[in-house]
Amino acid sequence: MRIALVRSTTFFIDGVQKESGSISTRTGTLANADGFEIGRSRDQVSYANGLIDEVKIYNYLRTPAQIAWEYNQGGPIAWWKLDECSGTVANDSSGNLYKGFIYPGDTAGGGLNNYVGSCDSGNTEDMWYNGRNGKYNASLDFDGNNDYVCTDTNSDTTCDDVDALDMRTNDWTVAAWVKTTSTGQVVSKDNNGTTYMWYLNINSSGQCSVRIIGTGSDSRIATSTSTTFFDGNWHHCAATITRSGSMQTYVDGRVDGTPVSISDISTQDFNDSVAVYLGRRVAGGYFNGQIDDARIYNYALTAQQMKSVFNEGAVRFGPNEGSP
Ligand SMILES: [Ca+2]
Ligand SMILES: [Ca+2]
Ligand SMILES: [Ca+2]
Ligand SMILES: [Ca+2]
Repeated sequence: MRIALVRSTTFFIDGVQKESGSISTRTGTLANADGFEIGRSRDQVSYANGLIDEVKIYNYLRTPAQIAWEYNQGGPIAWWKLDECSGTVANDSSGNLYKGFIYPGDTAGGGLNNYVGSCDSGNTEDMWYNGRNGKYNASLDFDGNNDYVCTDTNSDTTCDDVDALDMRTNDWTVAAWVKTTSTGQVVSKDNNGTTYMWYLNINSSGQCSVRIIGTGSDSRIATSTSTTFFDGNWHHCAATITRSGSMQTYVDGRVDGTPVSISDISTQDFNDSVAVYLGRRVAGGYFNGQIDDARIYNYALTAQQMKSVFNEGAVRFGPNEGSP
């Protein structure tokens, strides 16, 4: 667990703001003749019992984005590579272990995905077989009918809220590779379209679109790309959410679409109790096509960082699609 403190009044744990309070009535200097100590209190009676590492002090105010960056060195807070090629577990490669449960729906038949299956099964009713040629190695195929992935922290095949994936008051980035010819949800944390929700989808016009809903009359905010996605090719669809500024969509590593101001919800606490889903939101919107390499960052990527994610850091050695 990493703890950070800003202005003496704002606590961050694991890169996420938890508590804050005002110290505006306190004035004067904090100069004193005491030594600097780690692991015990000023009265020298309360001793820490455990491990402490990497203690840092800054003589300026760290922004939430800087703290989030320092927590995981710029890596995503959740990252589903969808390379497993079999089974019902989508592992989280961020290191945070927010694994997903893969659900193929019921046995609707009619050529739809009825099983998770495996990449080499040869069964065209398998999510893994139909997604075997991913953007990077394998992907998952979704049938647009009843397939999804959701965060499942206790491995009981039911969907669970992950508090660390609540946007709270953080900036945010959501990104995934998609291959489709129709509208559908890509990544969502959406308690049925009420409040404090967000989702990334391919809208009915075939654009990569992001929507957030807070509270208040001007709190339903969306923007989308001008580029459309209904060509059946792999595209990188992403959005950044800068709470004090704007939302911006990206296509294939480039800014695409008009940034929209979200200052009306800049301080609202997006704290909900629903799971993160790939391929649907709670209200439906089933995705029809393939999804790969879905990521969430608890800060807003810069345009340069987004380009790096699109190019996979420009260090991948292998074909443009599928397995090396
Ligand atoms: Ca299905
Ligand atoms: Ca993959
Ligand atoms: Ca569960
Ligand atoms: Ca929550």
